[in-house]
Amino acid sequence: MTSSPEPFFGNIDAIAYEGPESDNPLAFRWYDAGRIIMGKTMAEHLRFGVCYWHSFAWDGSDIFGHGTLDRPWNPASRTGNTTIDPLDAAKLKMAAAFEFIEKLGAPFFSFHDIDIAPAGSSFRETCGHFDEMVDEAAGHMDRTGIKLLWGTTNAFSHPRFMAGAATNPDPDLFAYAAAQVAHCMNATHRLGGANYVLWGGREGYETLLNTDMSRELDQLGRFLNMVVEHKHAIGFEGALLIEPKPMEPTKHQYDYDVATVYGFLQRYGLDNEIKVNIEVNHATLSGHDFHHEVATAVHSGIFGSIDANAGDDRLGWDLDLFPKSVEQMTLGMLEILRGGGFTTGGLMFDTKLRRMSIERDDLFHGHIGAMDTMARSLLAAASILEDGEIDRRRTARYAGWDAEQRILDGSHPAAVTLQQLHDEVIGDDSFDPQPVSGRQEALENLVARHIERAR
Ligand code: XUL
Ligand code: CO
Repeated sequence: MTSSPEPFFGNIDAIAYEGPESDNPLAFRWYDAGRIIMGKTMAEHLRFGVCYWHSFAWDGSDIFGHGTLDRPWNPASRTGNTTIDPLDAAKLKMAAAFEFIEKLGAPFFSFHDIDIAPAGSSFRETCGHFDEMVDEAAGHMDRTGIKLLWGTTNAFSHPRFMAGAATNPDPDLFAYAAAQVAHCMNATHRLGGANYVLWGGREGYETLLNTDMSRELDQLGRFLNMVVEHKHAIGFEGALLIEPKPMEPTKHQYDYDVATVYGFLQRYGLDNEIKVNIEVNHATLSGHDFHHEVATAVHSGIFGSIDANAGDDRLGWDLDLFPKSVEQMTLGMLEILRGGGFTTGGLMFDTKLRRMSIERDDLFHGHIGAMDTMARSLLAAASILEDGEIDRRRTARYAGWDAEQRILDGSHPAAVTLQQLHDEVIGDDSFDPQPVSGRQEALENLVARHIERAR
């Protein structure tokens, strides 16, 4: 059994729900895990996950400066032990991660292969380290009951992947990424992961002067078909999810947004096999609202999971802020609930502290605030649906269509043509459709009222 070494968050107890009137900064004011909302507990609705990379592997460095954070389990960080054996350091990092997640009370975690184990001098040696750490993770999962929301492969950080993985002009990089993905999928399967995520990383381009986009998209289509075949070959029952993002690190990422991914999946025969993991800040970067991306995925039948973070209105890059806006998240949760809620997916905090939040317990403050934001948004969205007024008004707006199946349905016995509609309209001088108010402001006021009152 995996042992838990000295606590890294020894000054913090398990985070409890204390209610909206509590002033305790280390308590939940809204997230009440066992509370039933629309027939399910809050924990079942929200399925919170903590990410390994930003919270435990990152040291606070940015493109302008070195790491700032107090991360004693990370040898590369400001307070790390530089003489420690890399595998021992990986075990300390894992102990810190599970201690944190258990105290926070989040039911899930997520990792990239390179987050949990140090690289070796060959792929085989790297896999050896990784397998040892997967065993270690299995021990922590047994001990704590924490589950794996998703595993994923990092085929973008190493210089070998600078021109992409599956879309690389060199097939050897396709092969390298395939090996890495197969190995990480096997581990995700072994750990009972609910999903396997593929974010595009460097699958995109900087200039068409050196890029054959048709070839690269065909390569990506082939790669993902191999991933699907592998899923079935190993009997992995979780969902495969692509994470759309419009730009960064490349100028143009192929998985631009949900609609682009859906078109791609259809073209390569993958639309029944792969769904999407929608990241809130990626939606913002693509010029869409978060709830637009959710609604598009639900409509296309490919809604999978959420990376719950946020951007900043005046900074156009991927900030991975902890979500704070109850209004933004209420509109997102509304579309999630309308779509039937999560099945394999959940709300994964692909979130980063600010670089000056250097104390270990800042991780708690970030996650507690984010979980309360999402819980409050769930309450408001559920209140909107249970009240029903907004949906009633929306349905009423389309009421005229109920009697017009002959227009909508081309196979209807009385289906009409463009010419027939022309003839009907030109033949009826009294035909004069009247505009009806869209009532947007009134609807927005209704949403505001639910947010104010939902308890
Ligand atoms: C990158 C991003 C990734 C994926 C996993 O913007 O969101 O962290 O979530 O590779
Ligand atoms: Co993400």
